[in-house]
Order: sequence, then C-alpha cells, then structure tokens
Amino acid sequence: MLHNSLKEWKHIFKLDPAKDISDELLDRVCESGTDAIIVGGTDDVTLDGVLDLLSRIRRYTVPCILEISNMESITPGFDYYFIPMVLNSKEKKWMMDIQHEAVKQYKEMMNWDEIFVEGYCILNEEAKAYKKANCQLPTEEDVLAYAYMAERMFHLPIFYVEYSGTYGDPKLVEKVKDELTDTMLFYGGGIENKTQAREMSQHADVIIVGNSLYTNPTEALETVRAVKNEK
Ligand code: 1GP
Repeated sequence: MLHNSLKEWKHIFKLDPAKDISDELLDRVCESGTDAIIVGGTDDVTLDGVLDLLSRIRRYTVPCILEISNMESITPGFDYYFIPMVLNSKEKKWMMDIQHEAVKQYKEMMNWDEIFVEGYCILNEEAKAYKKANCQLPTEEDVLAYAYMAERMFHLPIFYVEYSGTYGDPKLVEKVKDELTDTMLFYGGGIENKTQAREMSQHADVIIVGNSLYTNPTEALETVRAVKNEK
C-alpha cells in the first residue's frame, strides 16, 4: 500500500552523490518547498558520497529518499528507499538479479513501510543509466504495455518514465498516465524551467528535476512553485 503522503507528492529534486553541491545551494533546494529529495545517481555512487548528502539534508525537514544504485552505498537513516527495476533492460540482471542479491543480504532489515519499488522505463539512449542497464528502446506500444504490466502484473507503486538528460515527449507521458490507475507515474528528464515542469506535471503525478539544479539552479528551483501552486 502506498504511503498516503507519497500520493500527494508532485515534485522531487534528485541529487547525485557523485556531484558537488554547495551548502548555499543545498539550503535553497531543501527549503524550496519540494515534496522530497532523492539521493541517487548512476556512476561513482559511494557510501561516503551518500552519507555526506544524507547528513547535510537531514538538517532540514524535507523527506529524504535513497534510490538504491548499488549494494555498497545502502545505509540506514533515510525516510524512504526506492528500489529501481529496469523494465526495458535486455538483461534480467537489472530487473531481478541485483534485487534478489539485495534481499538475500538485507532482508532482516527491510521495512516495507519505507520501501517502494519503481518500474523504470528508460527512453533516452544517451542516458548513462540506459547504457549501464543495457536497455532496449521501446516503441510507444511497448511503453504502454510496460506501464500496464507495472500496475496489473507486478503491482508496483511507481512507474518511472525516465528521459534522464533530455526532455521527453509529453504526449507519450499523457498516454502512459491513461494506462495507470493506482500506480503513480513519475516523470524525469531534462526539466529546466517552469514551462516544462508544468507541461509534464499535467500528466505525471510527480516530476523529478535533477541535472538542471547543477547547471541553472535558479530556474530549476522555480519548477517547484510552477507545479505546486500554479497548476
Ligand atoms: C534522473 O529523472 C531524473 O534520474 C532527472 O533527470 O537529470 O535530466 O533532470 P534530469
């Protein structure tokens, strides 16, 4: 069952533990009014990097989520843990096997009130995660079938349309939303300003803003108000 507070979320910032962020910018991010902060990345995610961000974000009241990238950087102390499953990977490893390993190692510690599994569909061939997880580019029909499977076959709480690094197709996001009833739709990728934030949040339940925080923080920070008040 999806935690009630998550059901109300509209906006999340994603911070990469492999990237530097100043205290000043982190303060603006944590006080921005975003619903939560995800700590997660693809390359060079280390326990030190994760712990550094966790301890700094913990000074604020904003909920803090670890999106698990590898076994080495799993640590207690987050409010929530998101476990990705890459639905359009060509390898069972990214859908099943690493999660299986993680369960063998951490089963005793797993609190399912805090854990949410995300069905990822990665649609940008240039994204690091696309390459790392050895993905296959799905057609629109494929994406809609993945969304259907995420909800109906796997009962996943979250379906994540991931365009990491590039702005995606809002029409496709709209069609995906029509496919889902209980499963929440997350959209992430290339959101740099209010207009894009508003466009994607017309369809997605939650938008995730990552990279633009590091490149143009002022505009990235404006995406919060764009989706939370001015809908
Ligand atoms: C990455 O979906 C998030 O996992 C956000 O993407 O970094 O392109 O904003 P961007």
